[in-house]
Amino acid sequence: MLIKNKDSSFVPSSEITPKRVYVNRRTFLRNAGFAGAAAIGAGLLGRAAFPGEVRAGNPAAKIAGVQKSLLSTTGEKLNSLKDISSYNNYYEFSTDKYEPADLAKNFKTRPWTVTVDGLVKKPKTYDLDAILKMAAPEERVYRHRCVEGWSMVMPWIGFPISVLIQQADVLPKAKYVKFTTLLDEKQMPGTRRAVLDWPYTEGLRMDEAMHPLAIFTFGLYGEMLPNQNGAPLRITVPWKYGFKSGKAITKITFTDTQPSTAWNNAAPNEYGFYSNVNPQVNHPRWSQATERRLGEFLKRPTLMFNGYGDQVASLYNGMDLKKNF
Ligand SMILES: Nc1nc2c(c(=O)[nH]1)N[C@H]1C(S)=C(S)[C@@H](COP(=O)(O)O)O[C@H]1N2
Ligand SMILES: [Mo]
Repeated sequence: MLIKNKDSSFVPSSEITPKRVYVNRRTFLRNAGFAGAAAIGAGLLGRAAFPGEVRAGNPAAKIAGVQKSLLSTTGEKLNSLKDISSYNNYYEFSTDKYEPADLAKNFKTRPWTVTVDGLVKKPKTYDLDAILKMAAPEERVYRHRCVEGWSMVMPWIGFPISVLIQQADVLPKAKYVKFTTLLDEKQMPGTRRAVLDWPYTEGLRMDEAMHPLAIFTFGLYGEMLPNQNGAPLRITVPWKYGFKSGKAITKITFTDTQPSTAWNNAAPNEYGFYSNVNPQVNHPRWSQATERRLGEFLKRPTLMFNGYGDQVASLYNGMDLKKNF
C-alpha cells in the first residue's frame, strides 16, 4: 500500500472516480504500523457530497493514497462505522454479536505474518507489511449479506486477491485456495470452546478468488480495520454469504481439491462450499428470500448474488445452484 513510490504509476482518483460514489478524504499516515512506508498524502479529491454518507468517527484517517474503485457503487446508504464495528460475527471471540468489539480491543495485530503454501513454486511467509504493499489500496463499497438474514453496506479498503495470487507463482494445477485464520486461545476466548473446528477456515475456487470483486481487506471508513472486523487482514467476497469472508488470515494454501471449510464441516447440509447469496435457495431452517438491513425496519428482498450477478453469474454457468449451494 502507500504505493506512491518511484516506480509505481499513480492514477489520480479524479480519473477513476464516478461522481456519485462514496467519498475520498485527504488522508495522512499516522499509524505506527506503516512506519517505513514510502509516501503519504497523494493528491486526492476533497470531500464530495453523497446522499446518505456517514462520516467516520475519527477525522484522523490513517490510510494514505486510497483510490475510489469503479466497483464501489451500490448507491445505497452506508451503515455507520458504529453499526459496522459493534455488531459482529466473530466466533473466536464470542458467539454474541455485541461482544467481539470489546473482547477484541487488545487483540495483537502486529507482528503478523501470512504464509503462502501448497501448490506454489516457492512457499513463503510474508510479513504483513509486504502483503499490504502489494497493491494500491482501493475503497470498495460493498453490500454484506449474512446467512442469518441481516445485511449492511460497508466502505472497505483493500485490494484484489488476484494481486497476491499473481505474485505467488501458483502452479497451474491449483484449482482452489484455502484461507486459514488465526487460532490463539490466549487472545481469543471463544476458541476455548469447540463451537467450530478451529482454526476457522474458508475457501474459494481459483476463478472466484481471481475475480476482481474478491478482495483482501485491511481498512474500513478510511482507517485501519477495527479488530472485530478482521484486522489486520481479512477477505471480502461480496456475492457470498458473510461467513465466506474469513477474518484474521494467517495462511493461504493452494490446492487441487476442494478444501474443507469451518462452516461446511460443522453443518454440510446447511452451509455449502459455494454459499453464493441466493434468495431462491433457502437455508434448511429459514428462508433466504429477504433480509433486514441494519438500521432499517422493513425487510427488503435479497438479490441474487447479493446484487453482483452481472459481474459474477458467469462463474457458475451450467452449474445447478440448488445442488451447489
Ligand atoms: N475468523 C472468522 N471470520 C469470520 C467469522 C468468524 O466467526 N471468524 N464470521 C463470519 C461471518 S458469519 C460474518 S457475517 C462476517 C462478519 O463480518 P463483520 O463483522 O466485519 O461484519 O465475518 C465472517 N468471518
Ligand atoms: Mo454471517
